[in-house]
Amino acid sequence: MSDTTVDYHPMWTELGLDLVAHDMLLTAIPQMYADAYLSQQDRPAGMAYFDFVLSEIHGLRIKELQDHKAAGGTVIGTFCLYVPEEIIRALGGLSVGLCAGAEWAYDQVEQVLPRNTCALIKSAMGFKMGKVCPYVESADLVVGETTCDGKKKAYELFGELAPVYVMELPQMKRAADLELWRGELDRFVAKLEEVTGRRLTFEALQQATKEVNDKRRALQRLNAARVASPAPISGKDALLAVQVAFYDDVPRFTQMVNKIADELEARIAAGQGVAPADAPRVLITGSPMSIPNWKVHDLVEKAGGVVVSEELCTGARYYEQLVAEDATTLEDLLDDIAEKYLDINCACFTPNPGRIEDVLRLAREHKADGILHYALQFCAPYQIEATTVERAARDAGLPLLRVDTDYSMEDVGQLATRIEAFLEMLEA
Ligand code: BJ8
Repeated sequence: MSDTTVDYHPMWTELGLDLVAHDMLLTAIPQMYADAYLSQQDRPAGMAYFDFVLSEIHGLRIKELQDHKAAGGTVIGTFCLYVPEEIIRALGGLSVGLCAGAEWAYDQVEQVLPRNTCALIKSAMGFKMGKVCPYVESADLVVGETTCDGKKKAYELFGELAPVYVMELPQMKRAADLELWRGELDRFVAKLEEVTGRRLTFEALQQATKEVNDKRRALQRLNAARVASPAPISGKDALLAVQVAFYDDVPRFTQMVNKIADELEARIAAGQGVAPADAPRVLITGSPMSIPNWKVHDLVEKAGGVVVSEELCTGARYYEQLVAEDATTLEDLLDDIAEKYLDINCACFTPNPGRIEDVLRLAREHKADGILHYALQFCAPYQIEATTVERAARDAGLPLLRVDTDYSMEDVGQLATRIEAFLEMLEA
């Protein structure tokens, strides 16, 4: 996972990682990456950047975080889309996503969390308890949020291991909820000002908003290209771009994704794709997929389908909405940030009709032949909301396959059979 010419072990030691366990992790992930990614044909040349980023995920990027801290900056860990990265950035912080997508140290985790906790929570806890995540060890503060019950309660235990601050996210979208959420942003600003030792200014927040919007605009461009047939980029590669968006350097990432978007637009003009024009097109919706969770995309695409959009937190939910850029005061800009974030349609909200509209709209825009609803086992919000999504898809005449799974590979054979049968049905 790291440049072989640089030995990062002294840095990892300094961060307090368990070097033996960490070396094991760094052996496993490149194998998974090679199997899922490097085996693909006709990838856009620009994806070489992401190959490099993944190869340096615990190396160069962590070094950059340490250099940033040494220069007086902070690192803020997050677990959820609702934590506004613009505010972190405006206060000299680097925001890093901490959700993890692999089983780790479950033996330790299951001593404190019930076995029937979703894989995302168990994995995040496992990476911390097993001391294998240099991102969480770099964080000056970890920001949690009151979304699902599992996360909310797990933060209490996580707080015994790291400095944790929890934002209260309302679970409805009435005017009173927006007011609560807006007040919560003020409290978040105050907390970050305390941690960073800086004062939030309008100019800094305006600049950070523009930079983060530019990042989202670049992802929008990349994903707009996926409307084309044949698809110019695989779903797996598009998923990876969003996964990396949560921790990469913002201006560099924006530049690289725009370069890939240029390439995709040229591919479309030349009629060039990564899959045949008649490959079944699938929209994926559901629980988030964190690195290195590429399982379902990989199964769909190895079975001959192509994933054309994701209604996921590691997908459209992350990049579709932008913060308005016309505010002239700090208070107004914070109002705009509050509105943008409360507009995200997570299944933690009730009712949540916006998500159903998003799923159907994305399926239509990206000419999906079918929908795959992906939920992590024991993720009650998405598993329960799957029923509503399934009904809406049926009413819209779109076939839907429900996949409830976790991070283990035990069910891969069975899932492959179900996905192949689904794709055959879409082709018929
Ligand atoms: S905005 S999806 S990142 S809360 S998978 S921990 S919901 S039991 S992650 Fe999420 Fe924010 Fe919503 Fe997105 Fe709970 Fe489900 Fe686990 Fe989940």
